[in-house]
Parts: sequence; C-alpha cells; structure tokens
Amino acid sequence: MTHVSPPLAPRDERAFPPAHACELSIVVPVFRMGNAARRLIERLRAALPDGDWEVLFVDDNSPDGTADAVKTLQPVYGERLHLTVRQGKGGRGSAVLEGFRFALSRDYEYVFEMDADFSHKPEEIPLFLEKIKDTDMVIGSRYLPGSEIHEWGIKRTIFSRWANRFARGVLKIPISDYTNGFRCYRRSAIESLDMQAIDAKGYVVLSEVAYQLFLKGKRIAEVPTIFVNRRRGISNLSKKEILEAFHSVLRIRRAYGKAKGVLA
Ligand SMILES: Nc1nc2c(ncn2[C@@H]2O[C@H](COP(=O)(O)OP(=O)(O)OP(=O)(O)O)[C@@H](O)[C@H]2O)c(=O)[nH]1
Ligand SMILES: [Mg+2]
Repeated sequence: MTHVSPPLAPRDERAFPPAHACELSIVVPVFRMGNAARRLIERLRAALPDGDWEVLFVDDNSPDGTADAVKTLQPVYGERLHLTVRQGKGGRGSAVLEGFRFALSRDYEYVFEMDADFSHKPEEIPLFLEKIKDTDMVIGSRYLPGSEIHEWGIKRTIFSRWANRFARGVLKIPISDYTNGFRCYRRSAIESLDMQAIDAKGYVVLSEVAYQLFLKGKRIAEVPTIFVNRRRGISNLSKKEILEAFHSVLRIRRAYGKAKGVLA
C-alpha cells in the first residue's frame, strides 16, 4: 500500500490552497470509478467553498486508472487531496477503515465517509456538520421522513429495506439506516473503535462500526438524505456481499454479545 501525492502536469483550474490545521477529512473509497473523483471534488469545492476540509481517496489498485485520475487533480488541490492505493480489492468497508487510520494519524476533528458515485450528495454535508456538533456520529438515512431514494430497481429496494430491518431486529441500534455509507464521525468516536476486531470487508462494516459505537454509549443521530442511484462506473455489489450482509449481522451480534464486557 502506498500513500501517493506527486504533482503532475499543471491544469488551468484556479488553485484551491490547503486549509491549515484542517478540521474535516472526507474519506472516499474508490474502485473502478474512472474519472468520477474529478467531478466529486468539484462538487465538494462548490458545496464547501471556504471549508476547512481535505479529501482522501482510497483506491484498491483499480485496473481502469482511477488512481491516475486522482493524481491529475494534485496540482489544483495540492495538500487537500490525498490518495492511498492498496494492493488488491479489499472491499468498501476495509477501505474506509484504512481511511480512518489515516485520519487518526492527523489532526482532523471530524471524518466523513461517502461514495464516489454521486449517490451521496456533497451539498448535504453542511447539514451533517451542523448536527455533529452535539453528537458522535451522524448517519445520512434513506428511511426518515424527508428522505428520498431515486432510480433504484425493485431488487435493490427490497434488499436494502430487508437488510436494514434485519439488522435492526438483531442489533437493536435505534437508527433507521444501517447500510448507507454517508456518515460523519467525531474523531473521539473513531478513536474508540476497535478496528482490529472488524473482520468484515464490505458493507457490513457499516453495521459493525455502528454497533461498536452503540455498545460504547456513543451518541448516534440521523439526518434525512436524498439518495440517487449511481450515475458513473460499474456496480460493485456482488451476490456474495448481499449474502454476507445478512450472515454478518448475526456474526456481529454473536461476537460482541460475548465481548460486551470488554467494549462497554
Ligand atoms: N477501495 C475500494 N472501494 C470500493 C470497493 N467496492 C466499492 N468501492 C467504492 O465504494 C463506493 C460504493 O460502492 P458501489 O459500487 O457504488 O456500491 P453500491 O452503491 O452499494 O452499489 P451500486 O448500486 O452499484 O452503486 C464507491 O465509491 C465504490 O467505488 C472496494 O473493494 N475497494
Ligand atoms: Mg453506489
């Protein structure tokens, strides 16, 4: 795994100087996302024009040049832009945990995670930042009054609803959305995580992280989000991950059930 930030050919965009003593890190796992990073960072810049933020893309050595596309942004975004390239496809969840470790090695106070395929709207970030002031984690929920889900097929809708209902029935965290990876964390919440204990690699990491925080008595809030199905790249959700989502919820319950005394 390498952390890369080399300057490449200059582009003609106006430079966006780094924030000093930056407050917010936005962790974006990417796999086979082509040039989506460019659009995403432009939208972040528009949504957070004076903001105190940096972004970290965690790529799993995508064969389509995703990492190279990120590198071409370096001359414009400089030290605001970070890229970690891992050796092979390790799953969305483990990529985000890698991002958490990176964030803890720096001084950020808040850490976001979001997808690169525009299902998560950068324009909603200020709402999360308002909410995080008096809580430890804010989840963008697709299942609150005011939430919307666009352009999902019937299979995907059913999977998400049932995966969430199942997770809530088993884990009993008082949240409505266990599996949306649009979240903001207070640094102390991430510090409190036992990341070593998390074996899962994919979506279930989201439930596991929430469960650990819940067991530790961290405050969890939700905000409604407008979720739009992916517009770029190729879908990475496999059947294996769908099965893992259900099976792993039970595994998490068993694992932390036993370890409750340690976590509490
Ligand atoms: N680093 C890394 N990123 C991943 C991996 N799998 C997915 N991602 C990224 O995680 C985010 C969510 O993945 P998606 O493939 O959009 O998954 P999804 O939203 O559940 O499925 P879609 O309906 O296809 O959009 C995107 O930014 C992906 O590029 C992975 O194995 N490694
Ligand atoms: Mg997606």
